Amino acid sequence: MPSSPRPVGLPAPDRCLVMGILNVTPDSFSDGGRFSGVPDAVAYGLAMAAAGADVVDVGGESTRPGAERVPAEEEIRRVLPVVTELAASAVCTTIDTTRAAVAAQALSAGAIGVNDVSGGLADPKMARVVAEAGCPWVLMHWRGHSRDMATLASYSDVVLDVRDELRCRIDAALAAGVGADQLILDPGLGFAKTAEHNWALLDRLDVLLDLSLPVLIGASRKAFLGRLLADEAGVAAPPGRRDAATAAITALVADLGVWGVRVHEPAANVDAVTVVAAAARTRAQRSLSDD
Ligand code: PMM
Repeated sequence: MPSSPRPVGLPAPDRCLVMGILNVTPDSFSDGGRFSGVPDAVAYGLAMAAAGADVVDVGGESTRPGAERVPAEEEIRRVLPVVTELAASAVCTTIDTTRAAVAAQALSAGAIGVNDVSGGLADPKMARVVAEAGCPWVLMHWRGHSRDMATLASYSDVVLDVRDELRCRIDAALAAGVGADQLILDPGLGFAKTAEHNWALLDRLDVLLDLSLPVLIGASRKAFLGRLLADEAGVAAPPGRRDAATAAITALVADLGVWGVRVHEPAANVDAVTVVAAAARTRAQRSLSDD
């Protein structure tokens, strides 16, 4: 397990970081409509932290393929009280948004970083907000909003194209005054990507790790796992049946040296990264004693 660079301002466990997903949306693909109100969502965030999540990622706009956008005011109305209350309980939160105005308000309310699935492309003001806050910024690979992304999944070589497009986002962030130590990269599994694209990206994570920035992976409960686990009639496994496969992916990518995983059910994933870290320590000790 190669060691990963660490971004500023986020917890630094001695294993791959686990980010728990808190979608405060009526329509996210796996957990949409799960919470009846703020107390319910906050209780779930607290439960994820108690289950070992190092960070809770709070989102108020669904990025499910085909999803329509929600107005910024509605996104703010959904996420702000949840971020505020989790921060008051000393839970580290990131804000999952593509909008600078939402990010700015969430950071003021106590979020410690921004998870931007558009990598700064959706809102040109995002880079300034992040530069001024000096906070971590997840730059995910993205080609367009959810409504359109199925039509954008065309690559000459998905691994090299994603790397090159992420490099452009890094350059734009640095040019806007964001520090390299604030940046985290994410290949954006499922975002303008087929199942085959996702597997190719997972197979060649070394290409992204070679960019020498922390890498975050979001495979949790995604459709490509449902397809992999389809029943004999070819019916995809439902999202709630994809958690063991998610933990398996977590173990694979943690062993390759990714910095973090973004998951719906933290407990099994914390166990997975703890196992990987123990195996890596044993491997390191053996190679020391072999020398
Ligand atoms: N996936 C979703 C939402 N936000 N953020 C990052 N950085 N990486 C992802 O892969 C990602 C994300 C969509 O999944 P969800 O609806 O379960 O949150």
